[in-house]
Amino acid sequence: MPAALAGIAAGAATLGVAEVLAAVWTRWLSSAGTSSPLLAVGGAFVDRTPPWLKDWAIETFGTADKLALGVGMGVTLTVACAALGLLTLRRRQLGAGLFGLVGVIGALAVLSRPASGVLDLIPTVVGVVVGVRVLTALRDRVAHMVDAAEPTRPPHPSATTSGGSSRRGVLLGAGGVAGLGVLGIAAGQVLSTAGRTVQRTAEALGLPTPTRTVSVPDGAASDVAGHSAYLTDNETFYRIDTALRVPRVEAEGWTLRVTGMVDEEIEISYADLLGEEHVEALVTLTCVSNQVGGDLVGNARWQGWPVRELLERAGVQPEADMVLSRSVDGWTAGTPIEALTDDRNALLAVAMNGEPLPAEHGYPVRMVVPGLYGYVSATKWVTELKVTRFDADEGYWTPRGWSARGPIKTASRIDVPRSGGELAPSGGEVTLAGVAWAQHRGIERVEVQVDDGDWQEATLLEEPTVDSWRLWTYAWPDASSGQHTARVRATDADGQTQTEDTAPPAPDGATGWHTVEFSVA
Ligand SMILES: Nc1nc2c(c(=O)[nH]1)N[C@H]1C(S)=C(S)[C@@H](COP(=O)(O)O)O[C@H]1N2
Ligand SMILES: [Mo]
Repeated sequence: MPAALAGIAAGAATLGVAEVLAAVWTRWLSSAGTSSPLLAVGGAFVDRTPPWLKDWAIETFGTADKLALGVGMGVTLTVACAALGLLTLRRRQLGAGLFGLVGVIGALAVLSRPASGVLDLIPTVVGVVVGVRVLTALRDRVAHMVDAAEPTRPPHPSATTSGGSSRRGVLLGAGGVAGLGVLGIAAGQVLSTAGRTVQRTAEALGLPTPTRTVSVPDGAASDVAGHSAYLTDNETFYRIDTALRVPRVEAEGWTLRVTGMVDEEIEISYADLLGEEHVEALVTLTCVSNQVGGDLVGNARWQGWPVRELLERAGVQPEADMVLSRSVDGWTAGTPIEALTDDRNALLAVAMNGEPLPAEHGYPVRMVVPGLYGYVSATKWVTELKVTRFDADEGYWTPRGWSARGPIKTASRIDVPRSGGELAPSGGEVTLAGVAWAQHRGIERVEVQVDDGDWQEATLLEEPTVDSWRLWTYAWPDASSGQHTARVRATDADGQTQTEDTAPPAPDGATGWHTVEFSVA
């Protein structure tokens, strides 16, 4: 027990020192790399996530996936440090050596992160040196410990000669170091993020008035309780990305480079971008990891400059068929060039629902492309567009088991009733409600089946654009009290009806009909 605690104290001391130093590096030395060993190891882990694990994590934890990763890392590290502490008590050199080896793995993770340099190693190295010293010092005290709890037993001879400490004293010491270490870890996180909002208001940024604005017609929104709002609030909009810490990018320093198969490589600043003619568009984003009936989908009003105008300026060479967009943190998406150059509203977006992009959603600039899953199009914190070919480059998720191309599959969801929910009939009738999407094609029909009855057509609300989802309601006329099952399926404007065959999200999006069990009072 004291030996295990010594190991934990050494681990906490290592990370406490490293995380505080890393905060100094990020914040005051403005290192662009990842100097925090925790972020680096977490990031390296995310980069190696196989599709089945990503699916499982998102299915189980949803958008709390990052929190789950943090808790998982904490538990793993605590157990590993305790084991190393116990080992060190028996084999002093071996234990300390293995502890150092774990440190080396952390250092390698730091070096493997985009933009990390040798200087980013310093916090981890200093932390590990401190940790090894804590480990060996505490280990020696544990070895020479006098069991103060049993005063009747004569002390071990070596304990008296080498100034042995009491069990209580050793436990307190190790516990104190562990506590300080944890404080250091927490302080590191707070120091590197607190008060570091880079965002400013639309007025301060001087966002231009779009030359083409859009508004949501009354007939597109619903007043059924529990039904999705036509526009999703920025605060509740789903967030999916690989960034363990939200990148803080200043609008002033931001630039976007167009490189690769172009007549002329160009670079624009944020001020250049604001100087162009902006348009607004309603676009529903969807994550390929969304399960049937899931909530990794949201609809917003985006403002920005059409990507095709920037590409036109650079002059895309005819052999190019893909644009690899890259984020500040190295993440990439491979988008078919026609989706960026045809007449759809593929935007370099600066605003979301009338506000500058929230940091979590890509401030200062992100891509928004109607009709494609986010992983192949919606690059947040975008800094480079490399014009290239699918046979020469691949986006982040492609070598990780996801399809290179990701058109959004037609989908529909029942919002009301929730699974397991209860509906109260009014005049013998209950109302079911939901959403359906087939971005850039449009929704032609939604049908609902209650129990094993015939498929019935739902009422479609207005569809201001084919790039967004469409709300629907269905009034079930002769609702009988008791348990029921409802299913939904949508047909897109090409006449394709959703398949009943179920498929998991990987490699190119889930399929199947959303089904809910509910009761009528
Ligand atoms: N830089 C960056 N951009 C990214 C991602 C990412 O991991 N990093 N994830 C993409 C994925 S998988 C999706 S579904 C959308 C989600 O956008 P949102 O978080 O604004 O909803 O962002 C895309 N853009
Ligand atoms: Mo996604």
